Amino acid sequence: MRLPAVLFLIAISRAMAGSVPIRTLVFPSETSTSYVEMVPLKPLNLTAFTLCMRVATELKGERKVILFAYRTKYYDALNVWREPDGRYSFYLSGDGVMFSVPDLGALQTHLCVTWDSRSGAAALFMDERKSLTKFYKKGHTIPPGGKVLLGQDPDSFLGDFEAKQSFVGKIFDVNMWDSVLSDSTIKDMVSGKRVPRGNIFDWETIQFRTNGEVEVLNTEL
Ligand SMILES: *[C@@H]1O[C@H](CO)[C@@H](O)[C@H](O)[C@H]1NC(C)=O
Ligand SMILES: [Ca+2]
Repeated sequence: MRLPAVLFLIAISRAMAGSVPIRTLVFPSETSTSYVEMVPLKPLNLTAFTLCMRVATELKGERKVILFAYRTKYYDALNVWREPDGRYSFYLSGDGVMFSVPDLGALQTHLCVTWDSRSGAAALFMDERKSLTKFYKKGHTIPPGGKVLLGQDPDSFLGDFEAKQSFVGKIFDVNMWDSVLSDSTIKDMVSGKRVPRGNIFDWETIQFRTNGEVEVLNTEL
């Protein structure tokens, strides 16, 4: 091969290898005031989704922990929780769907939840491992018109935060698609391979607004 072609390939493989600078959010302490509002690329008007994030937390015991909150005027339209009994769940405007999976900890975990209205199939992934499939809210549509927060669970639009439900720890690489990604795409994401960017949230280009005590660090995946 000619030298320019070789250099070109080296450049491509470097780009593919990752080392994309990425912002990391740290919520250092329990508050009822610190949160991050994420600006979506299009309205959350959804009959299917994949929502992924990398997260580390030392919160334990009988406490709810909010991991993602999409609040519309009257509903918790898509909220992801760690439950007081250590299960993980998400709620689409009403009762939730629960998953008995290992607890998060101080070492960062890649977490995804998926849901498809056509079948109601709901699943959770921790690192490369997939939960069993549950059937939940078949035929439902997640309504547009709300706001997405990390760090707090709003009980009204938009406020009434409780410190005892807040997130404390590190959260980043929050990406969301309006479809269910394949299991193999989720595995590729865990290992840091480039996958099609989220069309609702793309963490590489996302705009967010921090409020209160939130540290934003630049790291590499
Ligand atoms: C939500 O999606 C439905 C069905 O695709 C569409 O008819 C409606 O206009 C959308 N609403 C908004 C606010 O995007
Ligand atoms: Ca609450």
